[in-house]
Amino acid sequence: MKIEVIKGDITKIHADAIVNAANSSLLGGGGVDGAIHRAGGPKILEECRVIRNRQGKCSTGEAVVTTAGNLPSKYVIHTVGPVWNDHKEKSSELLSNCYKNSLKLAGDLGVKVIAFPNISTGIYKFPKELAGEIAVNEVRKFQSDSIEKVIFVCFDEENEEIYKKKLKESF
Ligand code: AR6
Repeated sequence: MKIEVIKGDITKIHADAIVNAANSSLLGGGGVDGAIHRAGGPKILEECRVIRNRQGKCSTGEAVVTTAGNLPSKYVIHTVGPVWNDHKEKSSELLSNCYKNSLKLAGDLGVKVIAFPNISTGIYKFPKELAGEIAVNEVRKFQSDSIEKVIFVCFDEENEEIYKKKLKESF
């Protein structure tokens, strides 16, 4: 599996699936979640509502999928990262679960290229270094017959440097 780190806006990425750092309501919010819903249009929220009505809220660490509306990808995988400090020592495990469950869902859908934002490192205040290490480790460990490329799309330079460093260290 090829792993790339780039700086950019995930809503502009051409991939089979992009991942959204959502909240458990699945009904939108700020940060990357707001950007995805704004750029993708109302279709994504409509599908999120259907999922909400079917299964209720999405637990932290879990992932669900919708189509991508007007975005240049096929799917949006919505995962709920942990709010730093809300889960104490379980935070790292919950963030790992976001990556594992998103990759698993993508693999089941036959996704070849998947793009991740830096889940939980914005509004949810997860320490960036630790989040980067967890993200890279989980992607490295994941075995898939379908996924060929994972792109970490960093919005700021600090995260770009962290993810590049963690990727280098993982070789
Ligand atoms: N493309 C790529 N990355 C982005 C973009 C973008 N367009 N916009 C922001 N980021 P955050 P969280 C980065 O706050 O911490 C929402 O309200 C951002 O710089 O979006 O998981 C949800 O509804 C940061 O590095 O998500 C939840 O309530 C990373 O994406 C809550 O925020 C994640 O920041 C989730 O908080």
